[in-house]
Amino acid sequence: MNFKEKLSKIVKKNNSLLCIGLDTDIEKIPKHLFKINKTPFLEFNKSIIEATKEFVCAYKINMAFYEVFGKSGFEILEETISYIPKDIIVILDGKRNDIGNTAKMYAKSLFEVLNADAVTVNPYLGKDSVLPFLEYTNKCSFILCRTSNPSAVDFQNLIVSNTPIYQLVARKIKEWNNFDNCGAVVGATYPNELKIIREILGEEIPILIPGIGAQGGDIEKTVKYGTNKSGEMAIINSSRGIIYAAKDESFSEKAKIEARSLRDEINRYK
Ligand code: OMP
Repeated sequence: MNFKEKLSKIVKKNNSLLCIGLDTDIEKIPKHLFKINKTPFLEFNKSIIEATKEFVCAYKINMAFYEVFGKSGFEILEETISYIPKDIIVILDGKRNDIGNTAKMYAKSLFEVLNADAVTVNPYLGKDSVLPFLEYTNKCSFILCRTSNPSAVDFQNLIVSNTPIYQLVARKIKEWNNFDNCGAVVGATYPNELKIIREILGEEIPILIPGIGAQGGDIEKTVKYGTNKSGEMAIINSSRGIIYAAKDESFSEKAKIEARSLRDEINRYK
């Protein structure tokens, strides 16, 4: 089964475009977890996954939060991935890239060693750096197109040949999509750009949209502009807004309530 088939199945099964970001920060997880077990970080992830798995189509794991712990972080990353039910999409978010032979190693480590369904990829080095990721034709590479942060304008909105760079990137993503395995990353904090990018990409390319919740992106516009005409092909991520919904013993129950409510709100705007 390729990425888009897997995505379509889980979107239907859980009636959800919601992705939860497992951006687990040791400083922010409930203190009681440190008293009751040796691996509070992993226990936190397991509890969040257990509580929310029926409301999501994907989990996105931002690798920085794991790499910071060195060897043990890598183990927690692997165990977290193996705990996620097999029919749910796993996105590894490292925004990787480099020259071709190095990019090939990044792609291999993310897709083969860690077995991600999808990854985030930086397009700054151009086509030959993205191709090693696209060789994994049954996976998906979400290419940064218009990021959610305030300084995204520094480069992504510069005008080149009468066109903002983020739109040129969107055109490239469409051009590189020969194997139907490209996606785009577009921040929910820039709905106008999201609308334009969806128009450029057409109906078939999925967009990973972070920036709702803690970053304040507009959910209604995100859904209206980010999905295709069938109300699909958008994966809408919230990390802190869900996983830190409460800081006490009720954290997983509150995350569940938050996840269900966000899933339902997204569906209302479809
Ligand atoms: P919250 O702001 O806590 O919901 O987390 C957002 C997540 O999405 C983090 O893992 C970010 O690294 C990631 N992200 C953005 O916030 N903005 C972007 O433009 C792109 C990403 C990403 O590629 O996932």
